[in-house]
Amino acid sequence: LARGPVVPPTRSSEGFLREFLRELQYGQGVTLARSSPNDQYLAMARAVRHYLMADWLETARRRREHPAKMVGYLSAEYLLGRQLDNALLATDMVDIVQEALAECGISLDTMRAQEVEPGLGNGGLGRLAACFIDSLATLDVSCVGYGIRYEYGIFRQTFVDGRQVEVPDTWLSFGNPWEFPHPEREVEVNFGGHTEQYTDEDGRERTRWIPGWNVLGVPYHYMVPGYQNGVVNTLRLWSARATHAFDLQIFNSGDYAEAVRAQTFAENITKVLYPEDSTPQGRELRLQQQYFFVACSLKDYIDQTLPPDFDLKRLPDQIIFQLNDTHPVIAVPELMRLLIDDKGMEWDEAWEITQKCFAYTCHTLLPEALEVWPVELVGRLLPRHLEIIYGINERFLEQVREAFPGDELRVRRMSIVQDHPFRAVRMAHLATVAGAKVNGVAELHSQLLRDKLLPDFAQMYPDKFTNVTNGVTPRRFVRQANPALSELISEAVGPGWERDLSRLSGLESFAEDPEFREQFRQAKQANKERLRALLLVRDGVELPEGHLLDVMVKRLHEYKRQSLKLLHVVTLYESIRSGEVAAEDVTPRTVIFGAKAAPGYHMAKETIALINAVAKTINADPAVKGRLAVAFPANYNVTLAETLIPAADLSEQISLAGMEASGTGNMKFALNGALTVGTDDGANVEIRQLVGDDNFFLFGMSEPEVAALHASGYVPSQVYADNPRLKRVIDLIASGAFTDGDPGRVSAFVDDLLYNDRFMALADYQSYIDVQERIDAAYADTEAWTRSAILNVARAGFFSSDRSMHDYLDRIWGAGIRL
Ligand code: 26W
Repeated sequence: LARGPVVPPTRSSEGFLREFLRELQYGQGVTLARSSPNDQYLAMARAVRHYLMADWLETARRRREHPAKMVGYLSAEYLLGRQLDNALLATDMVDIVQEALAECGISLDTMRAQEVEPGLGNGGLGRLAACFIDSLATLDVSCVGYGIRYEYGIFRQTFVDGRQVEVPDTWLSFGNPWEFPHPEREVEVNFGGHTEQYTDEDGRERTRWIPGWNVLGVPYHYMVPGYQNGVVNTLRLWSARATHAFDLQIFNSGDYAEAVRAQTFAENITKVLYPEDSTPQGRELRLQQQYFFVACSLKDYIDQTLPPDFDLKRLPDQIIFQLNDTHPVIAVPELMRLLIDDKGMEWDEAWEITQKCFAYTCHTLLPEALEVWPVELVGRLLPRHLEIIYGINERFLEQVREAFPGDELRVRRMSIVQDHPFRAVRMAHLATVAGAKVNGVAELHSQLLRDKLLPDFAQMYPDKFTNVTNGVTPRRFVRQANPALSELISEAVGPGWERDLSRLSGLESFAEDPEFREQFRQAKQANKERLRALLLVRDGVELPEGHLLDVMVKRLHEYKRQSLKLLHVVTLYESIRSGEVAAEDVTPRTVIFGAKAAPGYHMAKETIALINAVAKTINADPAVKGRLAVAFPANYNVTLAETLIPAADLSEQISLAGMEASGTGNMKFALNGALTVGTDDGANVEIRQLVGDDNFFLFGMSEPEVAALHASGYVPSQVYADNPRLKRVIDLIASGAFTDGDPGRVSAFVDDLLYNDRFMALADYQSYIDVQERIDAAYADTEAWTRSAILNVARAGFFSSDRSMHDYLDRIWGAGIRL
C-alpha cells in the first residue's frame, strides 16, 4: 500500500460521506451536530480535494518521467472564481456529493455560498489567465501557472449614498481549503544594495550583486483540474515572509519590536493586489511584487523543477515563459543575471537563450497603461538588473542603427530606456526586444499593435508579431454557470461538447425548430428567475419580471463608455416623462450595471455615483414603472457574473473603436445566448463576423473613422448643440434632476462630456440611440429574437479558451509541447 500509487476514495455517496465526516471530525474537530456551515464547507471541500489528489500526484509523476517542454505562465493576476463547483464538475461528483450531504441535512447550495472567491485579479487580464490554465489542464499540456498569493485580493465594493466605498477583501479569514503551503520549498529573493566587479578563478572580469536586504517566498500550490480527464496541473502562488535572519536580530539587538517591524515590512510585498487596471502608479511596492514573484518562479523552476545536472544551454527546449502583459517582464533581466552571474555564462550565449525562453502578450492599446519604471527606482531596488537592461539596450540600439543608418529619431523612439518626460525603463519595449513572439489578444488589436503602438518594432521584427484571439473556458462559463442551457445543448448535439466547443455548430439547425426555441426561452427564463432570487437576497433588489434584460458588466473606465449607456437610459426615461412616447409603447427593459472603479480614478467614481443616482430616480418614478428599471448590484465579481450572464438578453460592448483590446465578457454573453450591441472593437469584430450581421447590433464609428475624426478636430460641445435630443438629455442631467436638484454633483461628469469627451461618447450617441430602437423592435418579435440568440450560441464555439491554447501552441510555444 505504501509503495503503490495513491488510491482515490470510493466514488459513491457512501464513500464521499465517509471522507466528509472524517474531515469534519478529525480535520475540523467538530461533530456534525455541532458544526457550523463554515466547518461543513471546509470539511466537504477537503473531501472533494481527496478525489483530485491521486490524479494530481499521477500527473506530476507523468510530467517528471516524460519531460516535455513546459509552459510557465507568468501572471501577476489570476481571477479564479470559486473553486468548489469547478472541482465538483471536473471530478463529475455533483450528484454524489449532493446525495451524501442530503444524508446530513446539508444543502449543496448552502455550501457553495460559503466560499469567498479568490479575487486575485482586477478584470479581463486576470480572468483570462484563469481560463487559460483551465484549458491547458483540459488539453493535458504541461503548464505551471506562477503568480502572487495576495493576502487581500480585489477590494469589495460597497455603495454609501450611491458612492463607491472600498472594503478590504479578507478572503483568507475563514480558512482556505484549496491551497497547499510548501514552506520547505521557500526561496530567497534579494533587493537593493550595489554591484561590484571582481576577477574569478579563471581570471575573467565579472560582476556580482551585493544585495541590501532580502525576503523569502513561500509557494502555495493550487490544483488546476482538467475537465473529467484525470489531469491536474499546478498553480504556484508566492507569499512573502521575512528571512530567518530577522529572528536572529531579535536576539542580537534585543529590540524585539524593531525585529517584528522588519518582518511586517517583508510581508507587505504580497499583502494587497493593486486595484488599478489601466494607469500604473509607478509605485515601489508594485515593482517589488513583480520582481518578487518572477524571481521566486525562475529560481523554483531552475533549481527545483529541472534535474540537478541540467545543461542550461538546453533551457529553451524545456520551458517557454509566457509574459502576461508587462507585469512580469523584469523576469528577462533576472534570467540574464542568473545565467551570467550565477551560472558563469557569457553575455551572448545567455542572451540567445533568454530570447528563446520568453514570449509577450500585450493586453492594451491605451498608451498610459504601458508600464514604465523610473530608472532611479529600478537602480535603487535592482541595481544589477538596471545594468543588464542598459546592456540589452546598448546592443539593441546598435542593431537599430545598423538596420536604419542615420535615423536617430527612430533610435530614440525605440530605446528601452526613455529620457523624457523622465528617465525610465519602457517595459513593453524590453518585452518586445526579448520575446521570441509578441501577440495581441484579438485580430483588430494585433493589427493596431503592429500599426500604432509598436510600429517601429513591427518593421524591424515583422515575424515576431502575431495574434491569438482570447477565449473563455466553456466549463465555468457555460456548463457550470448555465446548467439549463447545457442540458439543452447536450440533448441537441450529444455529450462532450464542453471539451470541443466547435460542436456547438450542431445547434445551427435547431434555430429553425419552434419546439427547441421554446425550450431555449424556458432555459433563459429559468436563468432570469435564478438571478431575481439572487439579487433579492444579495442586494435587496427586486427585478421586474418579463423585461428585456440589458447588461453592462466590466470595470468602470471612460474608454468602455458606461457614460454612453447612461445617456441611453436617461434618453429612454426622458422620452417617456416628456410624453414623446407613451409608456405602454415602450419595450419593457431592465438595465443592469456592474462595475468597480479604481479607487483613485475620480471620473470613474463620479460615473458610479451618477448611475446610482439615475437608478434611484427612475426606480422610484411611477411614470416609468413596469417599463424601465435600473439595477446596479455592488461588487461585480466572477461569482455574480456566473448568475448574471446566463440571464442576459442583451450584451453591452460599447467601447470606442480601437480601445478595447479584446474583451472576454462579450464572448461569455454570446455563448450564453445574449445578443450583442457593440462597436467594431476588440473581439466584437470577430463575434460579428461569426454570428453574422443579422444576429449582432453594430453601431458607432469604426477605428479608422475615429482616427479621422480625431485628426480633423473633435468638438463634443458642437455635437451637443446640434442634436436636440442629446441636448435635452444632458441638460436634464445637468439640471440636477437625478441629484436632488443639485447640479454641483454632476458638473464634473457633464463638463467632461461637453468639453473633453476623450472617448467620443457624444459622437456615437445618435448611432447608439438608433440601434437601441432597432433592438426594442427586434425584441418584440420573440421567435426571431430566439432564433438569433440560438445562432449566437451555435456560432460562438470559436471563443473557447481551448482554441486560444491551440493557437498559442501553434504560433508561439512551438513544437515539443506534448498534447
Ligand atoms: C496598472 C497597470 C495595469 C495595466 C494594464 C494593470 C492591468 C492592466 C491590464 C492590461 C488591464 C486588462 O485587464 N486588460 C484587458 O485584458 C483582457 C484580456 O486580454 C482584454 O480582453 C481586455 O480588452 C483588456 O482591457
